[in-house]
Amino acid sequence: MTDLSQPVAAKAWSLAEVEALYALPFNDLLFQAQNIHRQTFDPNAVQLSTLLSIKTGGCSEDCGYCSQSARHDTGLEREKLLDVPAVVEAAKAAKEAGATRFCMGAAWRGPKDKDLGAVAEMVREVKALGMETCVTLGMLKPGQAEQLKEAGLDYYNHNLDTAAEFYGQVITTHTHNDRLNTLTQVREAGIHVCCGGIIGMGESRRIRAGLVMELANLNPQPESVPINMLVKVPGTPMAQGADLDPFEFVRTVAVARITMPASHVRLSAGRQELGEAVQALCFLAGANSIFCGDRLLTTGNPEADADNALFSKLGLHGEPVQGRRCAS
Ligand code: SAM
Ligand code: DTB
Ligand code: SF4
Repeated sequence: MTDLSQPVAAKAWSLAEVEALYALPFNDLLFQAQNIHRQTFDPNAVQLSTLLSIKTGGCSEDCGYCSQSARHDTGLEREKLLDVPAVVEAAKAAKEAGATRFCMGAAWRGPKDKDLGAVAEMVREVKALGMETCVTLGMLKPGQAEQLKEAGLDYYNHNLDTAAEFYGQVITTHTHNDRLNTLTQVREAGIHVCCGGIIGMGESRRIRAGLVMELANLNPQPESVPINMLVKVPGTPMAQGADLDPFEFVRTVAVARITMPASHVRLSAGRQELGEAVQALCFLAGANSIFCGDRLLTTGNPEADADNALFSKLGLHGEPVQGRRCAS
């Protein structure tokens, strides 16, 4: 198995190369992805993260997919920042249910300095439970990443969401470059990067390939790559679009696996809608991380019983905290 503590020298991917992977016959693509997957990872181990929305709704941004934007009428009830004990209780329950990483998400354009202290305290306490910590708080200002690192933050999630070319059709209140700036700050502070995107927003295959190319060309590549299937939330501008062919989702997972061989690729939002058979294909295509727990941030996720049954049918098991891998 590859030693993940060492930086992996990544090649630069061109759009044509990534599009060529997408165009392979499905079986050839999955075979290649599974082969690469097995060179680095235990093929039956899946990293388990649990999400908690620590501040819900009322966001200033206009992301066209998001239930939490104040600009869309989704009927979501706004909530203030949770207090630290409530977060710790949720983290304990997640650990009990088998999660090794706890991801705390806030509906902010970016954190205000007065809120960052409270989030840092949450990170400190969750870390003290022996869990890996992740937060997703929007764009960071200089110094904020360092404050989070100092509190013990392991991962910062900040998605590119879609290719630069399509970004303006999804979000107008911040830019693709703003996202890259925050990712640079996260890297420079020594925090692991969790960065992925959403597919099924009406984008073309070329745009999907562009997103994967941009992710794969981040240097170093993100340690964690969440691939989200759009969850169509009524009241958002994207709720009305056509459904994406699920094989296109599986192809995206496979192309992410091939182009980012040492990253954990997360089969992220949309698992309820994808069903068991498509999820199984995603694992075959090299997905090796999921969100477990019956809620994502504001929408549903499969119940623990359903995930346990699926893992049992497929012979999958949860992956221990990184660095303490199974030897199978
Ligand atoms: N506000 C912060 C930000 O935008 O970075 C953090 C929270 S935001 C909800 C985190 C990510 O969730 C988004 O970047 C997007 O990729 C994903 N997401 C949000 N709504 C979604 C939806 N309806 N379907 C799929 N993914 C979604
Ligand atoms: C990510 O890429 N997906 C997660 C997490 N990072 C923060 C969020 C999915 C949100 C799905 C819609 C919702 O529940 O609001
Ligand atoms: Fe706000 Fe994040 Fe939702 Fe965009 S994705 S509206 S920044 S919570």
